[in-house]
Amino acid sequence: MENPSTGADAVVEALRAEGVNTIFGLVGSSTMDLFDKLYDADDIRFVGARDERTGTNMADGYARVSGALGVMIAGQSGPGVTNAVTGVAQAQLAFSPVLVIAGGIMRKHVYADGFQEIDQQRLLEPITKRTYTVPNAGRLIPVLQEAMRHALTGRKGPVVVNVPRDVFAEATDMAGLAAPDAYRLASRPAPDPEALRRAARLLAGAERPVIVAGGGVKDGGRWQETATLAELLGCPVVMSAGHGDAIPSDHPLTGGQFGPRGNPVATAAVQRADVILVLGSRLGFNTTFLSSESVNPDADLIQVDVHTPAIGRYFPVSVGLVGDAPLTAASLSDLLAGHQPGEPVVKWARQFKEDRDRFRFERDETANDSGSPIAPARAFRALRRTLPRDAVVTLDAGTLNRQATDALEYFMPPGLITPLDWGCVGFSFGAGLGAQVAAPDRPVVSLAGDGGFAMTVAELSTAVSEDIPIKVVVLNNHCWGAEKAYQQDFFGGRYIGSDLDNPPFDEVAKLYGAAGYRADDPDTVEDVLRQAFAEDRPTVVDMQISPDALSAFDRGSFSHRT
Ligand SMILES: Cc1ncc(C[n+]2csc(CCOP(=O)(O)OP(=O)(O)O)c2C)c(N)n1
Repeated sequence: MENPSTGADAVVEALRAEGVNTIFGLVGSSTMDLFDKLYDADDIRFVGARDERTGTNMADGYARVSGALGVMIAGQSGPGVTNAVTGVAQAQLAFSPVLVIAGGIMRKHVYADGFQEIDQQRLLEPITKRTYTVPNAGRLIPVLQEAMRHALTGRKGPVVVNVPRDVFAEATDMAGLAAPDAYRLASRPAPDPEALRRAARLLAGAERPVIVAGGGVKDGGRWQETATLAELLGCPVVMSAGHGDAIPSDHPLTGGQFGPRGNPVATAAVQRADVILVLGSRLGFNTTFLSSESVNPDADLIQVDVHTPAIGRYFPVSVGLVGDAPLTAASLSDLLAGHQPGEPVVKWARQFKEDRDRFRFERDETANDSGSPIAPARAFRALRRTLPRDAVVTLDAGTLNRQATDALEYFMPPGLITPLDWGCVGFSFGAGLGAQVAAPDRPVVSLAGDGGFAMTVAELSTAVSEDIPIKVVVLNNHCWGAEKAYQQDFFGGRYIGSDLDNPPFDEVAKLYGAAGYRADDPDTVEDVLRQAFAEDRPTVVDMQISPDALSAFDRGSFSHRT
């Protein structure tokens, strides 16, 4: 008689049915039965990470670029799972659909405080959309389907499925195995028609309309619907924090990020608008600091989101629309067909474009600073001039990466992946590796500070052994710059724990078998970047950035000291 199917077979088949062809992870004995099945699964690529945190960041970056589920196996119960916690929390605050399959201890040892036991169910519940513990092999397929539905439906997010190690080995049939259409809705939610008509009337009567595009516009790279609506209304489009790529930067009506993490022109547009259409954004902390200084309190706010509780949560709305952002934009365009922007709107948009063009011109002018080490503005201009148009850029937390978010330009959505509201140092490299696996034909450029890159440098092994031709640009100011800035500005320069001594990252890269470049001359930095971006293998550029250009970002965090 043939061997019966086991829980491990059920996991592989459930993932296969969902269309999963890539899994990130790190082996551990708790999940070895599953790994042994993956050994035979030629249609599924396994990418082994050097740490479960970076592995989860990889699954996150993969999900955000592909629009599909990112899968991570935290192979070992206990420490393997606690290591993944930071990556799971990151995915939660980025609404990224990541499925973590977490190894668990044997069922008969539960609550015995044995080897590597921790209550993984309770540990992960607060930082996931939902956490599950599978009781027996017969429940694996239904629970995985439930988890994948949850991750991918409505506002997306991470789910964890804990599987006790003996459940993988238990015999089961494949009852319930089905294609995704059978367990989750393929279509997107459309808004209420009456509310839509009210929104269209407000937009048609506006004198200073503006569209705010958020992550909901970026999802699936479906930006055209928003651009078409902006063209019909003749109004500016600005972006929420971390989503500056939602509409290509060279679209004539776009103006980059608004708010405290944005630029003054985009910010002024939202401060002065009389009607603000928010498409797929919570207007959360990162974007607005939750302050009415960022969003004109006298404007009519129309907010569109797939997640009902997000509407009107931070700023009062005139009209709330529950629905998919691009679909809603298209419906508004249908309702407004034939609309011609009036004279006030034409003037408003003309002024916006003039201000934006002047801002961009001056931004390039200030980058003429030829000091060495390289001034941040000069580094960003060099990146603007050399980044390929189809690049995906991943960013880290830290002062330089935060400044880079709005200083770079993005032409092919999704083209920017950031830590968003989790602000996690060490995110960029792992996310970039996942993004590169998801988009092998696009150049992926991962920026990081020297602190953030040093946290995750071991993943150079993954890049080399998995042949992932990522380009890393380390903006190296030899310190934990964002924190040193606070010590500089609020603690009288009493620096503690904020300086960093790292080996040259270009040399480190070569030791790992990657290519390495050093850029320390402002006059040749663009040439170095062009050479690096032309490499077809993993490459690290160690760019020497002036340590004197520190700027404290969230001054409000130290309002108690001013
Ligand atoms: C995991 C994690 N640890 C610590 C912090 C606090 N933190 C925020 S920014 C920062 C400094 C980052 O330094 P670096 O990566 O070198 O970038 P820079 O600020 O110098 O541009 C630190 C330590 C954090 N956000 N995340």
